[in-house]
Amino acid sequence: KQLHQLKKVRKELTRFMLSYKFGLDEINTKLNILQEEFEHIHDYNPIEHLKSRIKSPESILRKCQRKNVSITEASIKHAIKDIAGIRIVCSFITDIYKISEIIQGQQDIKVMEMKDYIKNPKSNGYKSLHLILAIPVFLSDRQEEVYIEIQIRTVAMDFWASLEHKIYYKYDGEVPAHLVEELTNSANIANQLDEKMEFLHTEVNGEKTDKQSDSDLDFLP
Ligand code: 0O2
Repeated sequence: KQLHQLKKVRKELTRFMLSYKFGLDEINTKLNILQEEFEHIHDYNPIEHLKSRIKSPESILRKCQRKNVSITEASIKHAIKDIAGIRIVCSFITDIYKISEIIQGQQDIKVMEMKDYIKNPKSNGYKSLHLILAIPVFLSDRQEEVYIEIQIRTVAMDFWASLEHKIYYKYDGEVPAHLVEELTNSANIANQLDEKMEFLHTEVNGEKTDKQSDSDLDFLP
């Protein structure tokens, strides 16, 4: 009887996790299409790279404990909206908003939540644009809606967040004050770099457009 129960739980868990994998596959396909379109049709691709991941069942349970969520399928689904996540890394801040608008414009995607930690950074300096999307997944016998968290950030924001994440876990959340201060300072430096790069990009892009329009004119009779 116990074995039967165990098999049932395992099957339910597999079914639960699979629907997130399928949702992630759908969004990844959409993003790959965008990337290819940008590469071939436009001469500039705003997506530097992307990475997707599914939270492990252990990590989902830890987050449930941390947030006091009861362990039922419905409450986990409702409370933990980053079981499936995609991180999109862009070169420039303006690209972040460009990508976000394109995603939000797709008809089968519902935007449930948007957290703009770029306009309103966290006190430690964390910056990123978070979108919680709901996407339909079509299965053999039913249709399900799953949540996907998208984090969109620049290379500099990503560099900062990766190190901060490592330090946070190393100290189990109790990061010494001097490191917190150093991290906040580095977040400011990363932000300055983003602003400088954006400035250069706009300068160069403006020049390029001018040159292009000049050469376009050469083809006119
Ligand atoms: P992991 O290990 O990266 O998956 P909420 O549901 O709004 O109450 P939640 O889910 O924490 O709270 O939402 P939020 O603030 O949007 O954060 C979600 C994810 O963003 C985190 O997932 C991190 O990946 C990232 N994040 C948020 N704040 C920080 C930060 O200060 N530093 C870094 N490095 N990353 C951050 P997890 O599950 O916390 O962690």
